[in-house]
Amino acid sequence: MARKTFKPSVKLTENDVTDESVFNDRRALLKKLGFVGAGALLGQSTGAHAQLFDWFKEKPKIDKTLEALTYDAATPTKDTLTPFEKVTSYNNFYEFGTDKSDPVQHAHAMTVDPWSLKIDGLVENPITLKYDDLHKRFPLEERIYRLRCVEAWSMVIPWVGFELNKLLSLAKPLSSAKYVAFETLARRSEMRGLKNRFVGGGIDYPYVEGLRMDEAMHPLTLMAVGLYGKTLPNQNGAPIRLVTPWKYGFKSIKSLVRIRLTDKQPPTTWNILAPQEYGFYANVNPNVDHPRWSQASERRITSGGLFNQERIATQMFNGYTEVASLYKNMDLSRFY
Ligand SMILES: Nc1nc2c(c(=O)[nH]1)N[C@H]1C(S)=C(S)[C@@H](COP(=O)(O)O)O[C@H]1N2
Ligand SMILES: [Mo]
Repeated sequence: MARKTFKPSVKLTENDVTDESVFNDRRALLKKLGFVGAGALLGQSTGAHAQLFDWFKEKPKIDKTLEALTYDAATPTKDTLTPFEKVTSYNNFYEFGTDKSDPVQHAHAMTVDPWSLKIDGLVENPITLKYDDLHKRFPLEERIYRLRCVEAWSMVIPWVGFELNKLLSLAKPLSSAKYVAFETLARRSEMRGLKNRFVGGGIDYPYVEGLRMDEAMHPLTLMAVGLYGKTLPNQNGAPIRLVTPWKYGFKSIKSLVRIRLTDKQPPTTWNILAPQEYGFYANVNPNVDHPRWSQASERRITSGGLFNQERIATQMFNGYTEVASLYKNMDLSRFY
């Protein structure tokens, strides 16, 4: 594999640095779960150095022709946008491998057209959206959101999409529906992480996520079909993914094939893997540390190399305080 023979072709300059939050990423969990030895056998790097090399090893490769979308543009925010090149080359999409550069290198193998997204379960009107419906069924709008990963880095991304509540309203949830369960495509032939348990980080696929009904209906909750004005690159979850900006990034599940309304709290991938580290709610909360690192601050990924990136204070609900009322009677250190 590439990493075994990888020799930095650039001189180690400002990139030759990592920080504690990156060091303490989920690779440490994989190690705990016993995946490191096998990963090493497969030629996968582990630990901080993988992160360091990931950063500049690959230039983003967009294999798919991205289509321009028609949408209502957002008014600019005070946050500096993370450049397209970084949004599309530093990703978590474990179906294609656990390194940040794996999705950009491998996600082109996934075919997204034709596509089928089913909305069913406790609804009056089950719906199936085909590829063209994703971009045409609902008026599209741009939303500039901060994305805060549980690994303590963040980006600012101009998504294009529509509110999930519009789709759910069309499906007409029954009054018995209390939760919404989401499921990612699991196509073994196109996803190297599904063919090999070590490549896929030990996750039992499909990747699944869930929201409470009121969270799903909140106007901030977006179904994204594009970013930077064009259809989603595969590595960002083409052709349609969830974005919940007040929650840690792992809730924003990619490449959706099914949305099921249910009366029970659905199982969620990271909670299954490590329940003491990742909860169902996963609201961004600077006061509740991850068991292995602090969540008080984050590394904002902007245009610079690692030296130029700002370390900023993490905000409650990632700054989206309008969701606070959804949790007013809950102990958020217990329901993390
Ligand atoms: N299906 C699937 N969805 C996923 C993931 C994944 O591994 N598989 N990773 C999550 C994590 S941890 C993060 S931080 C975001 C990253 O989204 P981005 O790569 O578009 O920035 O996607 C989330 N959605
Ligand atoms: Mo994440």
